[in-house]
Amino acid sequence: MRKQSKTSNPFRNVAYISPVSEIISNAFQQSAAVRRTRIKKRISRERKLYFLEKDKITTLTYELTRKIDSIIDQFPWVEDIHPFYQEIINLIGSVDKIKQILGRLKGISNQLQEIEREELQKLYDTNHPNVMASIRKATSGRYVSLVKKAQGDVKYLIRIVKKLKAVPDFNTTLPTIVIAGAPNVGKSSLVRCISSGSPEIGEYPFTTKEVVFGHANFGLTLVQVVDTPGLLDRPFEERNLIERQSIASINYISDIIVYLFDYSKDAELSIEEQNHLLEDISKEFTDNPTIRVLNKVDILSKDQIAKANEEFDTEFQISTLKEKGLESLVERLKILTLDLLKTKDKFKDVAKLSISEEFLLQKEKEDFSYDI
Ligand SMILES: Nc1nc2c(ncn2[C@@H]2O[C@H](COP(=O)(O)OP(=O)(O)OP(=O)(O)O)[C@@H](O)[C@H]2O)c(=O)[nH]1
Ligand SMILES: [Mg+2]
Repeated sequence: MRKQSKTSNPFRNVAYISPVSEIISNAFQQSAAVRRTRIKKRISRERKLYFLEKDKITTLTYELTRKIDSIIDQFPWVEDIHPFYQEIINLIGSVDKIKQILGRLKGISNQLQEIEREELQKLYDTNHPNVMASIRKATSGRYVSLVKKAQGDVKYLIRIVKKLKAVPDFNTTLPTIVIAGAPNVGKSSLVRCISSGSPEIGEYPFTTKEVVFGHANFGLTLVQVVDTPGLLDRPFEERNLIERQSIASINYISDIIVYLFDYSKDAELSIEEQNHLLEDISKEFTDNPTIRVLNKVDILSKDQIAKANEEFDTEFQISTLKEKGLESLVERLKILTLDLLKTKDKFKDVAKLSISEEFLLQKEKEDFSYDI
């Protein structure tokens, strides 16, 4: 059985995948290094040659199949991996294509063994040194042309794994808060304020180009806080890969969504667009609590704040720059998280853990007071 880690990027542990040219040249090197084995029994020169050619062929088959099988074996079962990573694969390449490639590789590995069986039989049936050498050469030729068929497929796997390894780890067992909104509204600034995540903050829109995970300790449990690239108000088909990553994290990993609004003069999207964007992304996950937050209140007048609250129906008013209003937002997030722990089945393990942590903390306190 293949092991699947619940807590991290399933592609993190995929080791180096050799390109086909390297697989072939290594196998031939190993096969060329095979020397006559010392055979004590007195046997004919032809039989000795037979054993040598046989060893060369079996070494070649072993080295080729070993390398090809290792690609297949270490690749995570695409169906078993978390939907978020499946979605990311589909953004970068295609889950179906990976499955087809792995199937084709398995086919090649099996065919190598079939060819080996056939050719070893031919080798066994002859006593002629020249014929033996030509059988080995013919086998090598069949192997090379077969394995070369995988060249494009293996190149594709190498490329996709390189990209997938760069996708951040996230823990599927922890409650996850996704910070979403239009470009430049202050999403990364909020993630920096309330979690260990340290995404880049820029004065220009589209600073964040991939999802960034941070953590926060909410007393009873650890939560993940996810920064996402800014979204424009447009249909999904027109979204670029970076925006689609945001949508993937909202759709597949969020338990709570914090949606930021910007009413300042720097806002990238109009009031209507910001409202419409939220409506659009909310369609997919109506059960997830969504908190509407007005950011940048430090540069808004009281009047503007009142108007913004009306236009956006915002529940919290914050300034990530001046660190204002964050306490009550975090308080709300803690309450919602506690609720998730109690009600959502997927968090029952975390909930248990949290309770024991709480117990430990109490014990520490008691011990400490006793010492005094
Ligand atoms: N005045 C003011 N500026 C803020 C506040 N929060 C963020 N900003 C500024 O807004 C700009 C964008 O901040 P980011 O945190 O990078 O915004 P973002 O939503 O992550 O942006 P993208 O990743 O590009 O979508 C930066 O210049 C911040 O300094 C705030 O509360 N008040
Ligand atoms: Mg950002």
